[in-house]
Amino acid sequence: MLGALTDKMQGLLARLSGKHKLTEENIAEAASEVRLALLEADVNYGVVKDLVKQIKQKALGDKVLKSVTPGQQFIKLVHDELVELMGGAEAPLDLSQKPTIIMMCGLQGSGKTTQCAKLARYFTKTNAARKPLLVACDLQRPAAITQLQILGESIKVPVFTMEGEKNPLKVAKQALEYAKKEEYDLLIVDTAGRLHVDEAMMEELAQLHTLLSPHHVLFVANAGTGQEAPNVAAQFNAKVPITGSILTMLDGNTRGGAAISIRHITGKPLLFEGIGEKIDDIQIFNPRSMADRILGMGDTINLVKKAQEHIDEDEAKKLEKKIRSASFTYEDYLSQIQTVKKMGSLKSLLGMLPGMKGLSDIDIDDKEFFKVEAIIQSMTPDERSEKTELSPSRRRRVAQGSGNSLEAVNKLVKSFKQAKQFFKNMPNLKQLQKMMGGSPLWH
Ligand SMILES: Nc1nc2c(ncn2[C@@H]2O[C@H](COP(=O)(O)OP(=O)(O)OP(=O)(O)O)[C@@H](O)[C@H]2O)c(=O)[nH]1
Ligand SMILES: [Mg+2]
Repeated sequence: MLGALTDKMQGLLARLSGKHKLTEENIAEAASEVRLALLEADVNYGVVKDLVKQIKQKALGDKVLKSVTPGQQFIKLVHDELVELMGGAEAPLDLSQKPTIIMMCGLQGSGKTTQCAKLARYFTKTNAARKPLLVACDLQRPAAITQLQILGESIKVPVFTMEGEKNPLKVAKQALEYAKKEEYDLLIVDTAGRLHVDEAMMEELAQLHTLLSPHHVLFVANAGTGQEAPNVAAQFNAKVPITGSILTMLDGNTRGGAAISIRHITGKPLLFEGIGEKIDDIQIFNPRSMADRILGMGDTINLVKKAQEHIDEDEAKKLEKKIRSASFTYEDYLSQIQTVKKMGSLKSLLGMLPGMKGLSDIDIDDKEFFKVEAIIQSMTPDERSEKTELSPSRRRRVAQGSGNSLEAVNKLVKSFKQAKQFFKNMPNLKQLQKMMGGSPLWH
């Protein structure tokens, strides 16, 4: 994600780290590199100009702190300014109204319909909504209603539609009445994709807005759209006052500049980000995490969130004890693999660690992981809990049962034993943090 921009920023950081002092000269040089990197990533020209001016002023005014090098200090400045530019902090959506009405809008193919379902799922998962209703107000594209119905079905959220109706205003009106009667607490209204220059379509959106009086109007934007994105956002905002934006396709090879400009141009918060095609591929937009990612510092914020969501704290504590006392078994290993699988692909998880960005170019696939899973699943309960030693004949059976070679099983047994020894002697998280000199500078 954000490939080229992150590379440029990393290059700058590497060059600055050799410098011992921030001088007017190297600040100007570094600032102009930041400027170029942002422009190349399609950040809006005006936004870049303001940002670089701020960074320069602050850098010149700063006294060099003793504990950090000038390079780090400059990067921290860039980081802080990016965070500010993207809104400073997470902006939670207020769903206290019953029903809360959310209306989506945006260009064709920006991801509106998919995000409708992702949001419904996200809010029910987090208990912010108990009874959501999706409303199919895209009557332009023939397959749009079916698309929403299929998505709704997959998350067990009902979809309000009106067979044969061509006017989205009528559907919206009926949906409102139905939702009140049936006591839905959240309405997410999908709308047709439209061009900001299409007067008639924009007028229809404005009418829909008047009729629905939504609490939230969310502008859905493909993060990969270039210089034009903030302009489009501004034009939608002028027609229906948007209350926030969702950036999608952030998983792709996007230049991501639009992300940085949209908040600045609309003055409305970035609320969520779509990070894949699957229904769970959505997360709250966190400006700090985005700045981390832009500057190649990994994405520890979302990694920790993912871990908290999927890992039971008590289980984790028990596991740590087991690891330390080397009583960690294949059974535990299997459950770890299954937890990690729920969190995402290995590649995406590793990519979230600071300094691991380069790994995205390496071909890691999850096959090895699945292989280990299959091997352990072919063991008997006693073998998994290591009550029974895996004799050569047992290993052959496990290999056959899991569709793997004997070598693969031998390799797993060997590396499992080594890992147990390794983890037993490994410092714990607190000790590690101490060794790394405390928490990172910019958090
Ligand atoms: N990679 C990726 N794909 C996404 C994401 N969000 C949506 N998509 C995909 O993008 C395509 C378009 O998404 P839709 O939700 O249909 O977009 P839309 O804005 O409703 O499109 P129209 O209704 O035609 O205007 C679909 O194939 C989605 O699966 C995302 O965050 N990442
Ligand atoms: Mg759609």
